[in-house]
Amino acid sequence: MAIKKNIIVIGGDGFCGWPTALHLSKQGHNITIVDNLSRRWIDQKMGADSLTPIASVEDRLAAWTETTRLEIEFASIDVAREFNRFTALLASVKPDVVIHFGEQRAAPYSMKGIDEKRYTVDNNISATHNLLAAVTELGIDPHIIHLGTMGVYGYDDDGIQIPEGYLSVYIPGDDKRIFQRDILYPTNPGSVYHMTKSMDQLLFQFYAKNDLLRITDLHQGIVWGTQTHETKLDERLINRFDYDGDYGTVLNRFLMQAVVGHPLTVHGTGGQTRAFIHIQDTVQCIALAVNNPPQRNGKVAIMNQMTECHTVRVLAEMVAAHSDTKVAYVDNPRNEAAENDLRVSNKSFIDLGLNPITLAEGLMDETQNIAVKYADRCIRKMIPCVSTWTDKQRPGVVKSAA
Ligand code: NAD
Ligand code: USQ
Repeated sequence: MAIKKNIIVIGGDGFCGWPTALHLSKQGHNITIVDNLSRRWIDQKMGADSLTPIASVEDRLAAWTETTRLEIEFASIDVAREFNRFTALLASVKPDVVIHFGEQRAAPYSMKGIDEKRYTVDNNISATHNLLAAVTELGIDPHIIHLGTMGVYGYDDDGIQIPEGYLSVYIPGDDKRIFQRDILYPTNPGSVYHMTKSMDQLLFQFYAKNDLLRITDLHQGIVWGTQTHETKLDERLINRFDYDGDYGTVLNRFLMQAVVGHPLTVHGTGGQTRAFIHIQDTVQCIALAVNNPPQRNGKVAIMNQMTECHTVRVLAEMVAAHSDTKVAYVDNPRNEAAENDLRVSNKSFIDLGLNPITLAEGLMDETQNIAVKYADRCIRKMIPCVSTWTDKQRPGVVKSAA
């Protein structure tokens, strides 16, 4: 490691944040996790649980110290609501880097009902703005790394390659001169959750321009897998594995469904193409971002954090081929294009040295070491996706003729 940094990981008890905190600690950085444990409370409220048995945050941290002799600090702070406590923490830690994972991240949960829509907007926008405002107020200069999403670009594309955040547009002037602008790629969010990530982009753009904050926004695809080199060191360090209808992401859901003998729940035709990345590569990308802060030039650095694109249908077929499970084509509870192409540039991370784990390599390992091992913890009634995008899609609602 080149330089030891003070790093705050907001949302460091979550699926991406926990393995990231461990990896950066192992690299020798001083880590402080800030988390309000809302993800654990939401599980309790829904009656869901991680497939893997995750330890309490206190036990996780003690296990890390026991295993590695390294210490990670923890602060229980709601970044969206406890502005003064969060500002005081920033003032005392004086971070070189703040990594921001601390948002409500499930699209279905954000569409569940009015309370969940309002919570997602209030939590995500306030958390992001509080971070930017606190840093500006204190006059400190951490590199801010935010976990954004590929979903800000939308999925209506016809196969053009999605660039990394910006689009060059050419505008004809009155005198026939052509003016060039680099604008944020037009957002086209597909859920209230994805909309908050689109709004985050504007907050970053403003604070980068006005206060010259150094910000990296990582537009991440769907993360699959569970374990990283560090979370494998001790069972008390195990990462969470969400499979329920709101928080489970598609590939991990299929892997678990195959093991418990549940038909693979493909929405609609399964022609939705999405971008994917393994959790080990997520951690690798963030370490690369930590080591490569952007210039202070008034512009947010945006990188696409994904490694491969697949349709949901192909994923289901791939998983079904390794098991006796059938693929079930179910009504799509979402309001999304039934079929789309997707090509994405991930040049920045490849140039920085990312060496991706492919689906073909990782699938069997994940199935055997996680899905099979913890299958008896599955709560089957939590598998169906019941959050619908519109009232008309609710089961039992008679659909009017078009
Ligand atoms: P997660 O829900 O497992 O973790 C988020 C963590 O943030 C939780 O521990 C939660 O308690 C905490 N948190 C939420 N609001 C907070 C607040 N106001 N104050 C303090 N802590 C708060 O989610 P994840 O899968 O680890 O995702 C992390 C980030 O990565 C999210 O912003 C998400 O949008 C982004 N992302 C995730 C995926 C994915 O497939 N999981 C893909 C692309 C982007
Ligand atoms: N899908 C199915 N069957 C299922 C579950 C999902 O066919 O059982 C389909 C969905 O309809 C959708 C696709 O699979 O077309 C992806 O759904 P998902 O739940 O795996 O992913 P998504 O809702 O997009 O959200 C996840 C993370 C989110 C992150 C996003 C990255 O929860 O935090 O931002 O992936 S991206 O999709 O690139 O925007």
